[in-house]
Amino acid sequence: MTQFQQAPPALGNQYDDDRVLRSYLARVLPADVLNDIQESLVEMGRLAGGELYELQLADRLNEPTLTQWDAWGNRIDKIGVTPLWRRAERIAAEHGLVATAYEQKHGSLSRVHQCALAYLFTPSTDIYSCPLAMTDGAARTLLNSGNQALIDHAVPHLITRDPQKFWTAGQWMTELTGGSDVGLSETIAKQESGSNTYRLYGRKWFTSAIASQMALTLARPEGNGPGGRGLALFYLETRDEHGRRHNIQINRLKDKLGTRKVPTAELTLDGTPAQLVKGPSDGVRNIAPLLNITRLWNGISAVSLMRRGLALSFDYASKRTAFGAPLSEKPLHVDTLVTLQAEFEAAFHLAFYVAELTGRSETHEISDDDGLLLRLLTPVMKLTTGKQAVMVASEVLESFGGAGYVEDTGLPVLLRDSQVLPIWEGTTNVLALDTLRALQSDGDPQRGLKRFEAAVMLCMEGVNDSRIVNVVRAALDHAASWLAQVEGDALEAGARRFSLTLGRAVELALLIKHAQWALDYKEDRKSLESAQRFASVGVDHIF
Ligand code: MFK
Repeated sequence: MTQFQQAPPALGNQYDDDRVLRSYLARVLPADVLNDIQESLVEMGRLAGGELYELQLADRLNEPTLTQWDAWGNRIDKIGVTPLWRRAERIAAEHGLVATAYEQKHGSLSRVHQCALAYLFTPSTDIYSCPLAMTDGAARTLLNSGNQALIDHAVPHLITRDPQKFWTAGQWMTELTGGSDVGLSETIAKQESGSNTYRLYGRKWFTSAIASQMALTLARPEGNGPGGRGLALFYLETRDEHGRRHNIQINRLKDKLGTRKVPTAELTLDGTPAQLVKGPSDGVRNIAPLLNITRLWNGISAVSLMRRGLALSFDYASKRTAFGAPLSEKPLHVDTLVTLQAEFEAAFHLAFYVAELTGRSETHEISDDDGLLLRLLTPVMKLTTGKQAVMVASEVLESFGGAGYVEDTGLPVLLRDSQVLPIWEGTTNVLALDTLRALQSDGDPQRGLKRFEAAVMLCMEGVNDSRIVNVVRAALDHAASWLAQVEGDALEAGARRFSLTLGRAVELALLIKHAQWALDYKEDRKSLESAQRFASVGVDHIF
């Protein structure tokens, strides 16, 4: 008797197979730049769809370990990471997952190149993007700080391609007082007499990727006032020259819903030596470059996980037969996937647009208007794509029926890992409030919004589909009239709906801009179909 056997979903080269990434890069990169970086992308696509994906499936049940004591009673607090993460670290260094952005071989477009590599790498490496994001953010923060001694000492390790010299960095912010209101931090910094060294005393409650060699953290120098201004930004190394922990105890690893390969710990700092990065106060402001880089990585990770889910789901739809035909021939199944694809493509163009702006700000090729746009779009992009990633991952699992709910398909982890994206690096609500703050940064939120609107409308110049242009315009008009009418509690209460409307409107504008280009230069209608679907789903969340 022959028995039914279901073929599993499979992945090919994740660069070759990705119409959206390839089409986007063809638009934004000069041909010689694309030609120059193509090989690195093909290679990363091969690893992501091949060796790393196989290793990821084999690594599924492994988790990081904390060994607090050795056999002879010494406190060692040793962290072990899984084979996938060990391989990921090496590949990340060798392929310049951080370095590419700093070598700036292609000027500001190096950020786009780096984000394309990260986008390919991330879905096969179980959130190894977390330590890379923090490493990248630490490099940017140190470089911006002007602290030449620390730049000379640490940055070469963060941006090297040599796995032997490569360091990752931690970002130790969250304390028992919470992860959002960082100004409440209780860690104290005591200056050693006659020295520039401080000793830190306190508890850090949620420190991700604790296997790093250095960290940037916040602490309050003795005598400083309350709030974020009274905190200072510190640099520390996690081990001394003998490999012993620097008065840091790892109390336990967190038992999390997802990101389970990431060793996230609770720490006690008990006299940990640390150095000021940039002055004895204004720690929150000084760590902001790190937040903005990790928020960019968050968005790139969001679109990369959406893309992975959809790659598997579309492949499966061509193999899975039910009610007499493959799912790929079932109108309702196809309609469901087309809607998810539209969400993904819209999110993709926003995340990579923020990468473009970030690159231009790093090479000082950015106008004041675009600088404001970057400040505004970073939280908007992070909060919008985080929500989309969870929705898409949930639907992707459903598209597999019961198989999507079974662990050894490797599918449920997509949803668990996506769920962190709206939480860490600023929750949706905290970032919605940051969006309002960013709008106010040049004094008048109405003026800030007008500049935002002008930029969005400009990017749709030359677009033929007037229905879509009108959907964007109507959403922005609604946002402007809402902002003009509300204040106080009503403004705060509506901030999430307002920010999501800005996010989805700019996503649609960027998607239709790309769709028009794809139509004009490649005779490719697929992006247009996605834009039309995204517009039909709607972008306005304000009521
Ligand atoms: C997969 C990739 C993802 C990578 C994952 C990495 C894993 C790491 C896990 C974590 O560490 S999660 C914890 C991350 N924590 C956060 O994201 C904090 C969330 N909370 C906020 O963002 C709050 O808005 C904030 C702490 C910033 C509010 O604190 P305050 O003390 O009320 O700050 P305030 O007064 O708003 O801002 C102080 C200064 O910083 C202001 O400048 P001025 O002093 O000049 O006025 C702000 O303009 C500036 N600032 C704040 N946020 C900024 C910023 N500047 C630029 N960009 C920003 N984003």
